[in-house]
Amino acid sequence: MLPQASTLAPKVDHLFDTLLLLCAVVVVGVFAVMIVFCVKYRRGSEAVRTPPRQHLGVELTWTLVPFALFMGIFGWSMHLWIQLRVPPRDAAPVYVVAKQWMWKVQHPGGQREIDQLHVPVGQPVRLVMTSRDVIHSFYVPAFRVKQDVLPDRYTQLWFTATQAGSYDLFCAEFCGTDHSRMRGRVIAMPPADYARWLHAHQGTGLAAQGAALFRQLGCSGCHDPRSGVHAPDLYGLYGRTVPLADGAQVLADERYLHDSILLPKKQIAAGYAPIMPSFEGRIGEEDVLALVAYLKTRTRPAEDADEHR
Ligand code: HEC
Ligand SMILES: [Cu+2]
Repeated sequence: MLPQASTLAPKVDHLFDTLLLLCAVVVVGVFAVMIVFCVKYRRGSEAVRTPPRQHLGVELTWTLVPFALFMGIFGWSMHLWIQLRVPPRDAAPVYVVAKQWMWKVQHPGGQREIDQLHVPVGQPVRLVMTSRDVIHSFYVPAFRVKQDVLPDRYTQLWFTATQAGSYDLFCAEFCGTDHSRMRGRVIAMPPADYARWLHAHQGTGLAAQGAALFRQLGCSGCHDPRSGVHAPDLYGLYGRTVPLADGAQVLADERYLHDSILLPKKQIAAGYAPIMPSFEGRIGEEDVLALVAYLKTRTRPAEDADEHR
């Protein structure tokens, strides 16, 4: 049996075991009746063969009982699904870029790793993932979590590890010749060890890399009130609701920031001309991640958030 190494694992197993049990009961029931009838109504037996009259009670029972069971399973799965999909607010972000055939991981402090992911035990971790080429899928069986990783899009996945240890990480989407070798380890460590690990692997912070790119790529040439260009000031953008030129509203999450950089024509902020150049093909996903990390750090104190924009 696989270890249950995340808070979600026992819940997923519970549902799965219940389904398995239910199926087993149905299989046994169906086969038992089948065998009894085979014997009872075998050729030449004396059994009465006139069909029974319709019986409302029986009809209702075999309709309503499975209905209640199905709806129960639906409600239960939906509840679990929502838990799987919605990361807790305090989940720490870690960025993952998949490519043929490796997993590149970047922590907000700039720590980088390949085919390895170090996480603390007992603290929720939220992976923000994208791919440089084809569709991959991030799968950690011991945590019972799996999520597709797509090019040009961010998908996320979260978990809280409950047991220290080293667990298999697989790519669960056939992604080319070496798909089967696209595997790694997730290493769950007690928080103190994790803090030590982070410290020992410190690099230039992701946000600091993003800040440098923000200048190098000329973003600051427009996105600065002093530049004279009519472009949004990006302070406090992350997490806010942004009105768009077409009247819609969108939450400025990681995906929005990502798309604003690579595909600026897709969603135009209300009140601005679509003059921002696309950076698609000019910068890689890792650079976009650094820019996004930088933009996320540009927050203002809550009190003057309202007067902005
Ligand atoms: C030529 C000037 C120009 C440059 C260079 C530029 N931008 Fe923009 N940017 C704009 C304008 C104008 C908008 C608003 C219209 C729109 O949404 O496309 C915008 C919108 C955005 C938004 C969405 C803002 C919001 O309030 O919804 C983000 C995020 C962004 N830019 C980031 C960047 C980054 C990062 C770079 C550098 C890689 C960059 N921009 C380079 C002009 C520019
Ligand atoms: Cu893959």
